[in-house]
Amino acid sequence: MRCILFLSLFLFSGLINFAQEQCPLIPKPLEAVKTNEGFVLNKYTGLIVDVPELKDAGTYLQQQLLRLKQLPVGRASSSKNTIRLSIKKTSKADESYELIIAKEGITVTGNSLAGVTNGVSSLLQLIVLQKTENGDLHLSGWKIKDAPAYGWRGFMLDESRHFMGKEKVKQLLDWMALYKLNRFHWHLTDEPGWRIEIKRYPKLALLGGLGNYTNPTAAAAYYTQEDIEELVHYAALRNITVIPEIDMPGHATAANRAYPQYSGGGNTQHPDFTFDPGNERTYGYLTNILREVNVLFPSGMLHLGGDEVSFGTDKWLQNEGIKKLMQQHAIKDLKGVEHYFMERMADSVFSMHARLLAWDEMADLNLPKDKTIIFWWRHDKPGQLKMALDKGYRTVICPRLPYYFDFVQDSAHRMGRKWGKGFASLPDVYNYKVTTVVTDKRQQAQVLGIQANLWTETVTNLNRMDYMVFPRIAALAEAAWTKNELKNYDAFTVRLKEQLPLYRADDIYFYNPFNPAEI
Ligand code: TNX
Repeated sequence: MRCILFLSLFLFSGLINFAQEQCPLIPKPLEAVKTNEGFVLNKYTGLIVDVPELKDAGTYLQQQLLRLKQLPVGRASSSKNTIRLSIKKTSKADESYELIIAKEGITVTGNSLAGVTNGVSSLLQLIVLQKTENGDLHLSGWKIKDAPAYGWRGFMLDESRHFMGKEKVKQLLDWMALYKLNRFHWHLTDEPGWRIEIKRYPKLALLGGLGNYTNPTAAAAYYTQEDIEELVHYAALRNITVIPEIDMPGHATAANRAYPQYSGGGNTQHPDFTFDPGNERTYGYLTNILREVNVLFPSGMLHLGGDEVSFGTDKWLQNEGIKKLMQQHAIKDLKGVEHYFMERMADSVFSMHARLLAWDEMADLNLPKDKTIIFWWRHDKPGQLKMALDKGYRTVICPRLPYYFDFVQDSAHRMGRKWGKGFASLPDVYNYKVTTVVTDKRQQAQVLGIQANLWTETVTNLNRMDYMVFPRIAALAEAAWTKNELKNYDAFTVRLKEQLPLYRADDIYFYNPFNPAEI
């Protein structure tokens, strides 16, 4: 009797352990149950794409299987040994998905292309974590039901200060997709370089693209419109929306090098930092630029920056055009001029049916709530976030600490930013909770999500980029995807360890938090 009791207890606890076995995925899914029979993936496996709407998700899966595992999975000729992608309309959110790995086959089901693509990314991650043996890849059985906590899971890359190039951006997009990050915010213009071809104003790229933050004489580096189309498509296949940022009226130095007639001047530290709000022609010029940009990026979102304008407004009060403007519109101070400028540009953005995105300085303005998104970055100015939310704006949360990835991730690091004792450690990136800065329930619904920003003044080459991005990108993904209640830093690190061989295999020069001495 006693024996039977022990035996059943043993079996029961075994069962619980089995069911509770941690799913290796990052970000951690909502629900993942391990089953006892898995699937063998090999060159005989075929792909079934149920509806034309899912074609891109199929292409993404096939491309990555071939590239990462040399598995040539073609369209299935029978219904055995298949991966099936299908749509099942439910009341669930668009990005949710279900992934079942069973002996008979694999199915990825979602409400939409976005959901199925997320499911494909989860499947790919489970696949790359396994080794192929004699052409067979043994996958454990899983029933996964998953949905993101936030719809905006962003990463920003500054390519003005240092240009990283198309191949590096593709690699970044691959990792973003594998971790289900879905917004790529592309900071393409700033003081050192203008990185996007504008056909109407060719000198922007040709002259504005010269130099970078550390070397003002570096050869021109920029993306042609064809490059941009290629990358936007590459991202779209991976459920990533690309948002361009054309920073104004500050951070405009590179543009002003190409077309000085629109410069509003600057100071010795930041020469020609601003566009000229006192010159009526500036508005037409910038609107023409934005028209070309808006056609290239189907996201329908234009980020106009609007940050740190006061860094370079020293010449504004001596500017006749600005003086006149202030008189005509009863504008009292330079802040007022800044706001006048942004409202004019907002009209241009809305005339293109795009939405206006801007840094938190612009929360001061009263713009249409449904068409404006504010990015809160100054963690030391919570009032600015409150103002944005009180005004009804939707917001993206990217506080400098811990979400500026130009800040070091280990206090011992000397290369990169530190703010007194402030830096952006892996646990800080992981443990961040929006609910600690936005306590009001209704206002929590205005938060679109979380984003990390990689500014590149100190990121001088591709290895440095890796070192700042990895592995924090994994922690960011889980902070943005996984509900707070399900997050656990220690459990995350167990899964993160399994990712390091993947970084090595992709030639990534990452920071190893488990062995900081490793290079
Ligand atoms: C602030 S964040 C900036 C950037 C810098 C960054 C450096 C923001 C909107 N402006 O121009 O690169 O700090 O950490």
